[in-house]
Amino acid sequence: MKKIEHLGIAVKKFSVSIPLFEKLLDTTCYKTETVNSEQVNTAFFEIGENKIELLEATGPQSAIHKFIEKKGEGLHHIAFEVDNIKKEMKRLTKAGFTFVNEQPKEGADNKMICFLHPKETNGVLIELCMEKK
Ligand code: CMX
Repeated sequence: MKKIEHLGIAVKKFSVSIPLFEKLLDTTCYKTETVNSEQVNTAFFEIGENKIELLEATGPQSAIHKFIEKKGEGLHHIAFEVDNIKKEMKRLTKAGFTFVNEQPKEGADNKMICFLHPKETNGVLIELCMEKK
């Protein structure tokens, strides 16, 4: 793993949270993107080497909708950047971890992504992400 690429924060409404984070970080949201397969809208902020990703549900089946219903708004996941996602998945599978998705899938911001279940990682949802070449 190379570094923390971004922190994902589940929010109810972009109309409230994008201006809030722009004010907080003193920077402009540089990209919004909808990921239909995940039923989410995403909004990105750059902060030094890292990013903050806000996540807003677009439907009731969205993981973000379920998360907010259960826990309320807040930190949703930590994403680690990797060079080779398949290699890293193999390493972690060998080490005894189970992935939510067996194959990497398309995520926002030009990334291939996969997730480890929070039950296996001390209650924190972990994402691996790799820049698409
Ligand atoms: N962090 C910590 N705990 C979480 C969690 C999260 N992000 N999401 C769910 N949980 C917990 C729930 O609170 C619940 O705990 P309890 O059993 O103690 O109540 C448990 O996990 C099961 O939750 P659930 O609502 O029944 O959800 P599922 O098991 O159906 O799914 C998960 C959970 C993590 C497998 C699913 O949310 C998932 O696949 N997430 C990865 C995909 C995703 O999050 N996509 C949105 C972001 C996409 C992007 O960044 O582009």
